[in-house]
Amino acid sequence: MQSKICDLLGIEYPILQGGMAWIADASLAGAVSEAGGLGIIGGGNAPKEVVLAEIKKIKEITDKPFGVNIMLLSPFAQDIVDLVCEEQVPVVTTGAGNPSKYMARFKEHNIKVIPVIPSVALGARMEKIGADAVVVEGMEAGGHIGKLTTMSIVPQVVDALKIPVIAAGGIGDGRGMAAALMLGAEGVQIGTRFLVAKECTVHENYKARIIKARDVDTTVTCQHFGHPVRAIKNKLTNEYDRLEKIELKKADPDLVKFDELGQGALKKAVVEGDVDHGSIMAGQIAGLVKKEETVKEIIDSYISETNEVIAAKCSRWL
Ligand code: TUI
Repeated sequence: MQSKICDLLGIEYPILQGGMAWIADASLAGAVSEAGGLGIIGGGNAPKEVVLAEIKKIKEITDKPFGVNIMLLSPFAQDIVDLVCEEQVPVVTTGAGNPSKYMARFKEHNIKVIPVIPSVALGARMEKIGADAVVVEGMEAGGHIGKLTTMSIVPQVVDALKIPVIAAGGIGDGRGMAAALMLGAEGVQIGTRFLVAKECTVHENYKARIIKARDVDTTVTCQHFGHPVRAIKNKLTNEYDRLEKIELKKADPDLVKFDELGQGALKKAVVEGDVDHGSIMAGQIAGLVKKEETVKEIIDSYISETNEVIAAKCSRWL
């Protein structure tokens, strides 16, 4: 399966692994790159030394291309920009903001830049200032999300931009990947499905909650205040909902508590396995994820299923 994304990034399959904060470490990203996709280390809120250690580890695991995701809300975003330039990281993705002010620096260091965007307007701006491709993420995705669905935003961005588009959000298997390619995407970015990969070091309680999740088990917190985040429903999301309802009625001193509630919540679930009070960020396709598999099994099944469904539909319709 060749696409402009394979040519651009020097990879075998047009599958990127989402740079999930706290989760996407060298173990997961290294396995994805080794299996022919693009593994991406999630910078999240981590300081420079932590991300540097993961970059050193991934270089031990694989000689193939890999990326680092820079989460632009991080207090260390500028440090991570410096780090990827110093370490000559081949590919950078950015999330949760506009990376314009860093673009010239990335280009000076020959880094391929793929911003994650939630709208046509930001995509057009990124193309204009030299992005190599964009990841268009629909609100089916886990974690911090925009407002539009994958099905509606991907073809609009494909029409508006000349650079390749990678679809993300709700792509749980080869059927979803085939659909994304039909919408005009040149590749896909997968997050939730990789949460249950054997090489993913997320706490086993987190994996168990993903495998147990049904279609209706994710929710979006902070739709009206702060940053909207999709996660599996639990005590934490219920508490967010309760406070949000109060806030919608009146401006309240509880807003302080509202902010505190999120601090360290992702780490609590990912590292400590506290899936009641931690944030179990996951996308709407969590209900499709049924078992733990190796990264290679996951990537191979996406590719074979995509080819199968496209061939089956074509033979029926043509
Ligand atoms: O970044 C993500 N997903 C994330 S980041 C994250 S860590 C976090 N935790 C709690 C609160 C906030 C962040 C967990 N999941 N996905 C990529 C993504 N980027 N989704 C949406 C956007 C986005 C939103 C606005 C990108 C650009 C943007 O631009 C606004 C502007 O400034 O123009």
